[in-house]
Amino acid sequence: MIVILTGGTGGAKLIEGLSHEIDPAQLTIICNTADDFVLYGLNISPDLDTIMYTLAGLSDPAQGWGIQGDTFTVLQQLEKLGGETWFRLGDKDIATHITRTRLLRAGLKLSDVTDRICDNLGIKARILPMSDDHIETRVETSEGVISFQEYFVKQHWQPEVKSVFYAGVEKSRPAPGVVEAIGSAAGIILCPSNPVTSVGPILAVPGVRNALMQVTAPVVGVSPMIGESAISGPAHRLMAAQGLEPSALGAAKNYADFLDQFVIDSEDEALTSKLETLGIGVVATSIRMKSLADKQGLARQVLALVDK
Ligand code: FO1
Repeated sequence: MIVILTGGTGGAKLIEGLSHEIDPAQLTIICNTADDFVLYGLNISPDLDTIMYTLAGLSDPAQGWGIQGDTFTVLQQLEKLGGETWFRLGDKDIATHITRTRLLRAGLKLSDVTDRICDNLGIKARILPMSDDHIETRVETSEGVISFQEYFVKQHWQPEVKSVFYAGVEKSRPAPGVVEAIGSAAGIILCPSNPVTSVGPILAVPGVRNALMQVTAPVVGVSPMIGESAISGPAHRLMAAQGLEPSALGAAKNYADFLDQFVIDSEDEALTSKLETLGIGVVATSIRMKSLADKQGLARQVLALVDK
């Protein structure tokens, strides 16, 4: 069994590639839930949904989130009624949030709800939320503290960021199966997800980082950075705000206590010796994933490293 740590869009691309290269039933995916929030009374788990839609063959490849071909009738009517529409919830996507909200209110844990939705969507991989507890990424900006979705979607990551923290994480516990999956994995893959807002919250759940440090199975990461910029999104800004060098090296330093191999872009090949000084093996290749062939190609290279 291969364990994958991921956020939403960046990780989904590699996971799509992996799901074409090995039987998805071999994959256990531990997913960030600190981006989760409530809108219109609905529990929304953007990263879980992005990964679920990807593995169910429903995802919108152009946007990287949501369901392909979805319509926005509910959102349009909400706008007429004076509602906020900065977070673009599609009609079919809303069905997921209604289902999640209904089951959570009936007393199920997020991990059970996720299992149930995955079953109903015919997903063979196992998808685990990092925790069943409420953890929320908060972004301290020059204008005050806001949620990650407000920073990312509503304000288009424009405010200056002073710091990022994960409210509730200290008292949280890993969801059932998370630590066990890490401990029994044949290999572990860290997706090219935002080190601060996607992988960071997973590692901050008490017990997770420790579990990763103890494994003997290979731990292989893919850089989310090329040069000084994130492949997509604001990772470079958030890393700088957290005192991390915004580069593949900065990302790797953050994982150095458990990472065995790091896949970086060929453009960053010059970082190889510095990465090796951290005790991390390096593979430099093209890590941009535009086509399915790119995703499968990178997945094959990562699987080869995990197999060693
Ligand atoms: N991202 C956007 O940039 N704009 C949106 O309107 C938006 C809506 C949305 C709806 C459902 C969903 O599951 C995800 C959605 N995302 C949207 C993506 C998402 O918020 C971010 O990509 C992740 O939180 C970052 O990992």
